[in-house]
Amino acid sequence: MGEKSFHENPIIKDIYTADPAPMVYGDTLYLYTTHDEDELENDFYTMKDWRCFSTKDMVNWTDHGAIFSLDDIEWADTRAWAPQAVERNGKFYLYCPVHKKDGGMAIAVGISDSPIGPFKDLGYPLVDEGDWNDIDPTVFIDDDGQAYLYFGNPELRYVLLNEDMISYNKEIGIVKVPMTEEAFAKGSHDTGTSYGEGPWFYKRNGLYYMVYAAFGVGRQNEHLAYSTSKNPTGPWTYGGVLMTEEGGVFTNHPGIADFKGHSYLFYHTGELPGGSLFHRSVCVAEFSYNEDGTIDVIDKCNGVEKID
Ligand code: FUB
Repeated sequence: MGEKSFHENPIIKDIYTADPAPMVYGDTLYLYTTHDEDELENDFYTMKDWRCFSTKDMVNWTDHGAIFSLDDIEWADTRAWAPQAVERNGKFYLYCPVHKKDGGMAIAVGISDSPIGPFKDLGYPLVDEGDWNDIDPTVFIDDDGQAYLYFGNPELRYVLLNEDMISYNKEIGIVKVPMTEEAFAKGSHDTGTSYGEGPWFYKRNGLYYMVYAAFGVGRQNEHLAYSTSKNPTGPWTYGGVLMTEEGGVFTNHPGIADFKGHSYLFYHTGELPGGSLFHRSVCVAEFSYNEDGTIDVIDKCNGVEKID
């Protein structure tokens, strides 16, 4: 049999995965995901560990298994939800929402010397407001060295991370982004805008992007949308729909990366056999930016071509 030149979606076919978070490091793309267990507890998201997969060509993937889990976080009990990883000064930081043993969601940090772990818990929550909002962290280190951690459902919030990546500027504290229609469009989530959850924050050609899962007016399932800003802390301007609800399940979750000259949107659906809102699978689509930095709607697709 010849070498594979195309990888069909979903990327991972032997377990259910969700909440993709790509990280390019060296010549490799690492893909961190959550893991929907086959057996549900309490008929709800049943998620206990975070997984890592890697590729050099978008077609051949290596499974690195569970690289961090609830068992590693003494103060957490359930909900190993959407993570994101980043490297700084040779260390890797994995930001992970979890449910605390004493109630409420919070953001944990796993630390490792390797992108494929194992990750060791910081020992206490990094962000802990004790409410539903402390989920779905997205991290980005700007050119001037300032690192930002955005997160939140139903509001978008952020902290300025200190250089150690495991603490934040307490004087500035947790900043609440103004949830306006100019920033996030009219929608049906609790703030009256379309912003839902799952923010993905990055910069490209001097423009800051906030991609997120969104609730359109009168719609049941999440679509993906984006906003842009000239500054890392806004104000944000709504950019448009990035991926429609069609063919999806209740949630979707974006992860964006430029890799070897190609741009990719990672997302999730329920398209693996047995799929459902609690049994999701991570997919990827290649896309391109318009010259002015805008992005057209990206279709859910069959998969991607091999790259060099
Ligand atoms: O996977 C659990 C939660 O569902 C995530 O934190 C959200 O983004 C949504 O995908």
